[in-house]
Formats: sequence, structure tokens, C-alpha cells
Amino acid sequence: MSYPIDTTRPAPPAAGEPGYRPDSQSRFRTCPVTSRRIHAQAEAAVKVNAVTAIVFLLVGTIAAVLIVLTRWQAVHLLSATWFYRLLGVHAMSMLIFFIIFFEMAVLHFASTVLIDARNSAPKTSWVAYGLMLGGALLVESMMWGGKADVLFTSYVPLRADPLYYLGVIFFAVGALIVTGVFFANLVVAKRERTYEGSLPLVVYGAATAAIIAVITLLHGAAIYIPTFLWSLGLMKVDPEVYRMVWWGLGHSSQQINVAAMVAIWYMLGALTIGAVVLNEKISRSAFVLYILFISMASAHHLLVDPGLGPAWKVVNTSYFMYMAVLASMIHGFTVPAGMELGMRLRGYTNGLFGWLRKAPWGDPGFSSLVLSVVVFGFVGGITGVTIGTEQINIIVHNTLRVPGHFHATVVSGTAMAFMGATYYLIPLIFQKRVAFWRAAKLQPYLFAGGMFIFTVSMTFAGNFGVPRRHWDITFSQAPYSVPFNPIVDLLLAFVALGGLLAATGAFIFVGIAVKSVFFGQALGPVTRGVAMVGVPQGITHPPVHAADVDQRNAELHDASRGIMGPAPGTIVLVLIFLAVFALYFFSNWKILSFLWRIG
Ligand code: HEM
Ligand SMILES: [Cu+2]
Repeated sequence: MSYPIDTTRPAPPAAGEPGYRPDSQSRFRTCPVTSRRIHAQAEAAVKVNAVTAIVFLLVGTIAAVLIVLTRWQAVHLLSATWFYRLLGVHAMSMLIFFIIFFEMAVLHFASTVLIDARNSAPKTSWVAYGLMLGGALLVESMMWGGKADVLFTSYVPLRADPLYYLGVIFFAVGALIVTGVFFANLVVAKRERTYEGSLPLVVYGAATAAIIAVITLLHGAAIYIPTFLWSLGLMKVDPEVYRMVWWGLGHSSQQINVAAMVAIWYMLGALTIGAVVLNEKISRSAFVLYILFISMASAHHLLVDPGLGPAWKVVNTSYFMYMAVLASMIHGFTVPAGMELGMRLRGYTNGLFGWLRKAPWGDPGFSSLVLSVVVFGFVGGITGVTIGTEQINIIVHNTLRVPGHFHATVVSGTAMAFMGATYYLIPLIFQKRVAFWRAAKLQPYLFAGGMFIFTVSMTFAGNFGVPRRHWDITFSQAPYSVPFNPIVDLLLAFVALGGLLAATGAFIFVGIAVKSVFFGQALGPVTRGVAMVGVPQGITHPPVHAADVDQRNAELHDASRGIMGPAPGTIVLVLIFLAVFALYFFSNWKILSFLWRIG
């Protein structure tokens, strides 16, 4: 048993003691809540990247509302041109700018605050930020101006203005530089001995995200630079090669999101209820699996591409991809089990789920964490493995099942985790209280609930053959008619309802973040054990372990407790998960057998 973030730091060396560095020392503050040393230039980088991310979340959500109201056939709001234009804006603003700016905040945070280290290259951080922001603004202006109606995949031969590709390249170079700053911070921290032994698990998870980011961004360079030159008429780009290399970027970047999300899971578990790490080696190996197997999984985007053979497709998307899935399933077990054990160690030992009942459901950091784990696993994970199987993919390829799946992973999983983390960043880094506190307590439920309705309805609509990225499925201007099962109308109405609820949750989140950061009440002194409006309970009631924690731990691990082990509640949850998984997977093969009768 160990802790995902080290909470027991010795005081920094005072003047005259070995290790004292006057130059950097002066730019640290000591966090009054956690006693961590926070470097001013690290804090500034976290702040500016997080705020920028949230501004893009706002842009992406506005576009989301407009496109969701167009996909709802009964409303059909936008014209075809604006539907596709805003679909591109939505994906770039959300998946690229919101998510990646937030990840830059996470990388700066994990490589400094969590190991008491300094930002070793503040100027470089700012240059990178400038490049990223400049690139993002260039891309946005091209898209809104109608010069890049190519959707976020920009498949060749769709051609955008060269400045669009240049904007993406600037953004990617900036992000690559930040990964450099991240590794430099770790090296300097090691040299300055701000931490001992191996990296805490959360930092380790962030490091795997950074390594995958480097691999991903190199794929990005390999495809966007030729495409930029192609848009200038200087070279040729083969569409099939484009798709393959582009997905080396497009899919691998999802693994950055997953690794960053899992690192945040461990962090929020520790901060909110004192979750522990069951087994460091297992959690760390699972992170390594992500690095090893992720590029191959990109093949699932090419499952109907004619240029590639079935053996290549099956080997990559089944055997190799399952290793990355295995990693997520390991975290999907160790995170809740660590939470259960953490709660049991502090005396919440009643029955199978007493620890869950007594958990702080009103802490938006905690509820975001649980909702993120549950929806990511049950909806995102299960649907992903299923549609990633070549045979099943054939019946749902490019239907709404695809966005149904990835809104459950990157939105209900990653974006939800990032929102949860923000509820702790506001008091700890921005030193403000969380504004609109009652709305903040409800926000995770609204966002996750809406997304749940949205993703499940999309998945069903996809089963009935409703295409993704489609302006008008009634084909009103076509000379032929394409009838859908009438239930599709109902499902699309639910897609809209769920989407609008989730968007409301996102707007509330943006409102809370902006109000707290720019116009919020200062955090002020925090008295342990006294609840405060606008301060998550992990801060007012930090989870401390009892003095006899080792004895309690030994009792929980006692062999007499039987095969259910020290975290029986989680074992039951895992069995439910596996049963749902098997049932869903099986039912899809059953559907396949109806469609393709043999003999
Ligand atoms: C706030 C609530 C959100 C709503 C209501 C929403 C809604 C939608 C809708 C209706 C589509 C179009 C599906 C289609 O016609 O094929 C879509 C596509 C997409 N969304 Fe979202 N979304 C939300 C949040 C997000 C977030 C947070 C992300 C990323 C982090 C995201 C990433 C994407 C991507 C990558 C696409 C695919 C675009 C394409 O096919 O080119 N969405 N979303
Ligand atoms: Cu993928």
C-alpha cells in the first residue's frame, strides 16, 4: 500500500542548510492547506493554460448546441454549410484546444507542484504557450471564416487554406515544447533532490502521457507538414497514406487523454477520500502498456479502408489493442479498489458498500471522479472494444455509434475528470473559493447525466444505421428516399435532450470557473474540520490516516477474509462490469449473425 501523491514532505531547507537555493527559493510560496511549495512560474503556467482551455470549452460548447439542434431532425437548425463548418469548429475547439491546453496545465502541475519542484524553463513555457495560442487562433479564424471546411480530420483531398495547416503545426510544436519543459522539470527536480525515490504515481502517469504525446506529435509532424506543402501545390499526398499517418496522431492522442485522465483519477481519489495505491508495480506497468500498444490501435480507424488486408486489421485491432484495453481495465479496478481501501482504513468498514454510501457525494471533485470512472468504463470502454472488432465494425462503421462511443470516453471520461480537477485547482492554485457553490455540487451530475443520455441514444441510433457527420438523414433533396425505422426520430430527440443537458452542465462549469478565477472571493484561512462554502471537503476535511493504519491494513488483508480480499465492494462492481461487457459483446455478434445469414 502506498499513496498516489506524496503528502508527507519535509520542510524545504532553510538558509544555511544543505540544498538551500536562494535564487529559486524566493519564488516559491508555501500552500497554507497542503504545505507544498509552489513555484510562482509553475503556478502561472498552470493558471494561464487552464483558463485558456476553459475559454475553448466555451467555444466548443456553443458549437455543440448548434450542431445538436441540427441533428435533431425535428428542429434541423443550421444550413448544410454551417453544420459542417461548426462540426469542425466543435471538434477542434474541444478535442484539440480545450483538452490539450488543459493537459499543458496538468503537465506543468505534475512536474512541479506535486514534487515541490520549480519550472526549470519559464521563458520556454511562455514561448510554447504563445505558439499554441497563435496556432489555435489561426485555426479558429480559418474555420469560422469558411476557409477550412474540412472537418477536424481534414482528409486529403479535402483542401483547406494553407494557414489552417500552419496553425495546427504551430499548435503542435508548442505542445511538443511543453513536453520538453515537463521532462526538464523532472530532471532538474531529481538533481535538486526535491523528491526522493521514484516519482509519485500521479507524476508517473503524467510522464507516460508526455511520452505518448511526443510519439503522437511526431506523427503529427509527419502528416501535417506534407499536407501543408500539398495545400501550397508543392507535393502530392496519397489519401490512404494520409489516413494511416493521420490516425497515428488522431488515435494516439486519445491515449494521452486517457493517461492524463487516469493520473487525475489517482490524484482526485487521494485528495478527496485518501485513496491508496494497492500495488505500485501493477499501476505503473499498466501505464507502460499504454505506451507500448497504443499506436497499433490506430488501425481501428482504417477497418473499412480497401488498401489494407484483413490480417493486418485483425492483428492490430484485436490482439494489440486489447493490451491497451487491459491497461484501462487494470486502472478501472485499482482506482476504485484504492478508494475502497482508503475508506476502509479510516473505519468505513460496514458491509460491501458502506464506504461508498459514506463518501462525500456533495464534493464536486469526488462526484466528477466517480462519474468519470463509471461512464468511461461502462459506456466508453465497452462500446469501444465492441466497435473496434473488425467484424462488428462493418455493421456500424461511420454511424452515430462512433461519436456515441467517444463522447463517453473523451467527454464523460476525460473532460469530466478535468472538470473535477478544476474544483481543486481553484482553491489550491488560484487561491479562490469555488463560486456558485450549490450549482457546482450539481454540475457533475448534470453533465454526466446529460452525456449518458446523449451517448446511449446515439449508440442506439447508430444501431439503426443513422450515419454520423450527416446534415440531413431524410435526404430531402435526393431523388430517392432512404427510410429509417421510425424509432430513430425518438432516439434523435433523446440525443438532443441529453446533449442540451450536458451542454448546460458545461456552461455552468465555465460560469463557475470564470466567476471564481476572475471575480471570486479569496480563499482565506481554512480551518481543518470546519466546512466552508465554496471549498471542497477534501480541503476542509483532508483525509488523514489513523495512527494504527498499518494494523488496520494488516487486518483488511488477512487471509481469513476469503477470496474477496480487502476491497470486496470493488470486486462485486468489477463482476457486474464484466457481465455487462460480455452481454453487450455477445449481443452484437448475435445481431451480426442476423444480418449476415450464412447458408
Ligand atoms: C458539451 C456537450 C457536447 C455536446 C452536446 C456534443 C455534441 C456533438 C454532436 C451533436 C456531434 C456531431 C455528431 C455527428 O453528427 O456526427 C459531435 C461531434 C464531435 N464531438 Fe461533441 N459534444 C459535446 C462535447 C464534446 C467534447 C467535450 C469533446 C472533446 C473533448 C467533443 C468532441 C467531439 C468530436 C471529436 C466530434 C466529431 C466531429 C466529427 O465527426 O468531425 N464533444 N459532438
Ligand atoms: Cu481511435
